[in-house]
Amino acid sequence: MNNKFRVFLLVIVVMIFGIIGGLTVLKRGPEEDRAITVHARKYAFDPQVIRVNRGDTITLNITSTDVTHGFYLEGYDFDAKIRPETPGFWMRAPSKNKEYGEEVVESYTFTANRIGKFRYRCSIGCGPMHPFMQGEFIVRPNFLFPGSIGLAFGIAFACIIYFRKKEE
Ligand SMILES: [Cu+2]
Repeated sequence: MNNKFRVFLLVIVVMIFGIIGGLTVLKRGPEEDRAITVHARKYAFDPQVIRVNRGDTITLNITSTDVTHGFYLEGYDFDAKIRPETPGFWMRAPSKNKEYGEEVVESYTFTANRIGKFRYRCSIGCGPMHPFMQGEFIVRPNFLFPGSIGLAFGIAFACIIYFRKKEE
């Protein structure tokens, strides 16, 4: 077996495993309904990190335990104003409205259709540490993981072939 052919074979093997991994993209996990309650207080959100999967339906409840806070979720065009004495919150779509709606809503339901890491932060000045009041909303892609596993297997497999042939 000459060198060129060997390299060609290696590339094919890596590609095959990559494709196998990639195909698992099509087999997505079940989409879940998730009810998430976020508690806002000076100067943190609880939870600080929210992890969901793409396609999940998220029902967000937000409360404040001390003063008026905001909950601005980047990437999802959502902002809420939460008051400690009011159950529920006022909301707005930042791209469309400057002001919060007049209606107090109990919760906000949306689909996590954008993959990535999105920051949520307090959008209403609440004290000196206000700018640090933030958290992360992580929407997992589901498929990156099996995809990279496939690729890793492919590379490992290719290495084995490569070094075995070299010994001949
Ligand atoms: Cu704040």
